[in-house]
Amino acid sequence: MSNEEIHQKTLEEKIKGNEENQEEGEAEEVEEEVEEEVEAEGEAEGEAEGEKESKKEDGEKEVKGQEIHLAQGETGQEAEEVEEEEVEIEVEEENKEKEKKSKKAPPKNGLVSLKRRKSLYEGFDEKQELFRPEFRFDENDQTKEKMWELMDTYLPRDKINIQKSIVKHIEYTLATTRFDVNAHYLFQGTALSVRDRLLEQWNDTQLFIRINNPKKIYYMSIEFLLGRLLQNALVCIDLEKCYKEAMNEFGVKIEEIYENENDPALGNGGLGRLAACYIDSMATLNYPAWGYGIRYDYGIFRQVIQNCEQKEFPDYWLTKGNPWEIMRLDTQFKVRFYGYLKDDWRDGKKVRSWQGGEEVVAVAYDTAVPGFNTFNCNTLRLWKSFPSNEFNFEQFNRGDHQSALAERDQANYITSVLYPNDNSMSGKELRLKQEYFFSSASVQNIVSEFKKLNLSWDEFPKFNCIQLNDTHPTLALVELLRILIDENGIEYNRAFDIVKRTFNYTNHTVLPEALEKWGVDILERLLPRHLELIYLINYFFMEEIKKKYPNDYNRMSKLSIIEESCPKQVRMANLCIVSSTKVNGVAKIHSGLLRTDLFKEFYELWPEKFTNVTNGVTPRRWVHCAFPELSKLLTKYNGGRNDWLAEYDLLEEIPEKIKEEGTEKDFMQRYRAAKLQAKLRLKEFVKKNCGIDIDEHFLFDIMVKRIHEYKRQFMNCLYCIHRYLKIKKMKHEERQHLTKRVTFFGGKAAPGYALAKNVIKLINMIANKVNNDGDVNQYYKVVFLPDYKVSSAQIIIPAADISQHISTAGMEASGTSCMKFVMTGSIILGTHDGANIEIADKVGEDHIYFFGKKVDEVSRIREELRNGKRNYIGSRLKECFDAIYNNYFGDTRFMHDYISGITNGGDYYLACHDFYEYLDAQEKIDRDYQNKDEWDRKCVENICHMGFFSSDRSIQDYANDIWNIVPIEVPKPSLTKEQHLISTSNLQLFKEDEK
Ligand code: NBG
Repeated sequence: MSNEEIHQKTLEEKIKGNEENQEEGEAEEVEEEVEEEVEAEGEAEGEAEGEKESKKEDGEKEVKGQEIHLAQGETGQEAEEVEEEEVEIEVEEENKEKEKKSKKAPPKNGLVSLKRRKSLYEGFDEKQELFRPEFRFDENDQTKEKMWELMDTYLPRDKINIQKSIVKHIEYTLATTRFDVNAHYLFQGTALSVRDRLLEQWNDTQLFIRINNPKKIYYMSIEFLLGRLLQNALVCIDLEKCYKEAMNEFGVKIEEIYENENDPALGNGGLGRLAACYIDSMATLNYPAWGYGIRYDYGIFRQVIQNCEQKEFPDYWLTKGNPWEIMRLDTQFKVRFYGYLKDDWRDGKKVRSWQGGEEVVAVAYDTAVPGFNTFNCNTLRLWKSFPSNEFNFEQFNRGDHQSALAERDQANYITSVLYPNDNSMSGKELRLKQEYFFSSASVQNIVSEFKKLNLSWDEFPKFNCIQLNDTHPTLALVELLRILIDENGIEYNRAFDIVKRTFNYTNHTVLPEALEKWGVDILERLLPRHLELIYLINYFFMEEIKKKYPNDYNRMSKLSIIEESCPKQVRMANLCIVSSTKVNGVAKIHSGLLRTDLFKEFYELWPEKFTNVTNGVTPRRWVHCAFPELSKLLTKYNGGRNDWLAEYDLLEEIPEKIKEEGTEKDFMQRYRAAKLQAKLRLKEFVKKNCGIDIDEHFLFDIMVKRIHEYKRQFMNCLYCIHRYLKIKKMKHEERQHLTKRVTFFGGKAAPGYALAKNVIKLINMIANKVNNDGDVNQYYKVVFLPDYKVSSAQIIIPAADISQHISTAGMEASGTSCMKFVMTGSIILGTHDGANIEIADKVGEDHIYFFGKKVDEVSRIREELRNGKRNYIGSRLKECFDAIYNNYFGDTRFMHDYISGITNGGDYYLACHDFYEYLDAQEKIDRDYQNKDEWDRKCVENICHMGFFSSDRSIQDYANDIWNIVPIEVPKPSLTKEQHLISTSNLQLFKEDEK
């Protein structure tokens, strides 16, 4: 049997196996067996083959060789550098040598490393034509034969062809002459040439999924904070190096091209960025997944600091166009608002009918989501609102043109702008419209695809799984219920069961101000039928509770979806819990609090519903793209392979290995040099954006995140004041022993959050004073980094020595930047909160600076402070407050009321109470940083032990515990046409044959 046939057979078996048992673990075992089997057979055949072969046979041999690499994954050769045939043979022999050697070495982490390869394209000559796997949708349709033929190879991947495709786009797509080409056009042309390559994989993936019809996952999120896409796409399809060289010959650095991409900022903070990391991991792990969200015209505002204050400017991110998106005019759905309800009769049955009101159209805009080292390519589908085709002609004809048009234009506003609130609810009608708009369009889309399958509705949850990223898309579940009942005549119980089995809900906060509640009045006006259905869900739910806990009205009022306030409110989280299969928090401590506090009564009712999935971040963007020097070093010490980018756990061995092999010194030297580069990048960024000179040898202490009381930037401000005053008082000699430091802040405040804006102002005033004080500025500086966003995060995070995550215990659900900081070599100064706790579990308590009260003490202490039982201010704090009261940093009267509140029992967030422990931790940091070798050693150990926080692990958890889905891997290309025709791809045909 040839390798191809073996692979084909075993893959079929694998798929069958997956169908029979949905257990992920078993599926993985099968896959490993497949790889091993191919490896063994491939070897036997490879040995039997003669040297002299025809051209065609040559090709086949190469494929076999490649199969061996795929299974083996242990060769460290740089395939992309091999050009001449002679060299190729030499390399192949070298490979065999290495293969033999690697056989003897014990497998790393069991069998895992055997499955991975350096690159998907390893073994392919970059100039070779690669045939696309051919999936026939309709065997009888011969009309497309010519088209198939013309489309049956992938675009070439060599430098000259890449250059040609870039200039082709510059001339023919962008209509620019070669004399007018500037960095912007180069970016556009480059991005379009990358997109072309993504499109092929994308189309193949979508077709492959359509034919095989696996269970699919839909990740619904009102925010996707993507950041720039070009570099990540190149990394995924393994063309970064080639494009770099192509650009060099055009006389530009690829980094300059990256800089020319607008940073799509369609999110506020952690929640939106998490969604972006998750779609990246879903593609990387070959899950058939879709992201659904909103295509805002304006992302989060651009922050400018003027006279120390935050000023907001609109972020129209589409000024330069968006080369990544594809507008799908053939994918549109109507979405209704307002209107009235009436009873109709259909097939002798009474049905509810929702009519009138306004109709708008949702049009799909798709962006390809490539995965790392896989041919799978998923979709992020963002909806944009348009006026419906129906137009008020009557009004128009009456001569009332203006109003007729104005009414029509309203529809455009729905997806205009992202609400800039993080962890707080705005309560505006337009926001509710946004929520329903994208929920409805997405559900209609999923339903219309399902209908094409001609299956029973009861099968819907077997093929579709929807994850709600917080409560913003909650109306999606009501919409599905409405479609099932009103449009498909399914009775309530059956319909609700389908809904419940389809949906899952992730909670991202315990803050009361962030828990969504919508007034019954506004819902009744905007979505009358949905409100009716919510009442119905609640009615049946309450009946159940009454039976289970007779006369327990207190419990009922807590569980009820409707809050009996004035006006009545719908509690979206309660609606989600009642209508979903699983509910999860985003870190262990947070999921614990959901069980014991926020959703206690629900947990008592349905303990099996509650679970935890700790957040994660993608190492592709946050290590490789953000910190290329570190990525290179890790790859070098991972045997020259970059497979750790998809299997981060591989790094765990490095600290031991470098000790054993005696290469620790070399490694640490390189690490130090890499870190210096990162710090120099930030230094340059600060000079350019803030006009401040900083010294790269100072300790970089960084706190970047949304400005929020619970995150306690104010506590860090107080520390800055303390440090400054302390240095001021020191004698010259004493100052010589100081650890020199820069404190960086960055982050936006919601425009309506006055206190947060005041904190930004205070930081900038402190910074001005400190940085301009010639007495102090050689030892200490304070910098506010304006307009913190994904692209600047990629510069800021890797430069840190210390990063601060200092929320009041229990209040930060997880936090994700903490993970990025540790992965790029810094130490956390943090509280016992969110993901900090789990990071400490993995890297060791001595590799993190913890301080402050733990969650179980917070309420009691708050109470004691309120009742005046503790004197919590102390002299050092008082000194800081006095400086503010005395306008030491300029006119800081805007802080007086706040300070007076927190110093008189109102220290709700324990900023004062935790201050002294915070101070001790800061002092320890200063001391420890003096021993730079030890410091760096800790950072390296930290980096290598962060595997758990890769979003790949998080997605694997979701897939196993919540979604119950298995991956579906798009077959790789082949080297000859013949092979591709019999490739593993035509699974459906094989299945047909069996019948
Ligand atoms: C945020 C939490 C963070 C968490 C992210 C992602 C909201 C509502 N919540 O702690 O505050 O890391 O979600 O889970 O934005």
